[in-house]
Amino acid sequence: MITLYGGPTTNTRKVTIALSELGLDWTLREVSLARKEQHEPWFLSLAPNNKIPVIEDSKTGLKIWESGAILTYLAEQYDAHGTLLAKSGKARYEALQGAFFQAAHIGPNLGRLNDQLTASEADKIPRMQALFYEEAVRLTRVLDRMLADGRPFLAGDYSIADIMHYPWLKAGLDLGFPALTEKPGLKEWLGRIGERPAVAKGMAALT
Ligand SMILES: N[C@@H](CCC(=O)N[C@@H](CS)C(=O)NCC(=O)O)C(=O)O
Repeated sequence: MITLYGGPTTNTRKVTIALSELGLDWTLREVSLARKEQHEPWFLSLAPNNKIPVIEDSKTGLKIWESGAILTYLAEQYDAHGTLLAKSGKARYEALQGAFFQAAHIGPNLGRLNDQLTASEADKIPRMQALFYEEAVRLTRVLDRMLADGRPFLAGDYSIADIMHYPWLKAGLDLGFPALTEKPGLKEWLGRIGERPAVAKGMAALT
């Protein structure tokens, strides 16, 4: 049984989508960010970076944090045919490249942008807001280029690279972020992912 430590957040939803795609049984141990539970000693012993998601797999005894590492683990451990992460070759490294790109660029930048947009007027820093906004626009151009030549998914076939991005960019699309709403290729890509039953189930799993 897999225990998922998390909550209704974009990063935790990457994991619920992957669990749903792989048809795995799992149980949730909710970690309340509002109550700052991620800073409690029991949680820090699981995840020294005080962030969700984390998984614990009773089958292997492994505890893993960082969503990209979690998705890689689930795919390698439970995806015999490599449907979410190819076992070798170009497709594997393109999927990992996309997953690392999300964790290094999309997540941190969109997270900071959201912090700035939702901050109280006193806490807003116009220069920071502009920097994060411009970078978010640039990153959508990168994604658009990754989908060039009519590729249906970021790494060619559907993979953990798409799962890593979906919850974040779907939130941006729903908020009406013009760099997303005005790019037909990105909108169609999000639509293709969103229509997968496992994605809909994974997105709805945490409220
Ligand atoms: N790179 C990490 C990011 C995880 C992350 O930022 N999680 C947020 C919630 S979505 C969190 O736990 N924040 C609490 C904190 O920073 O104290 C991953 O992909 O797993």
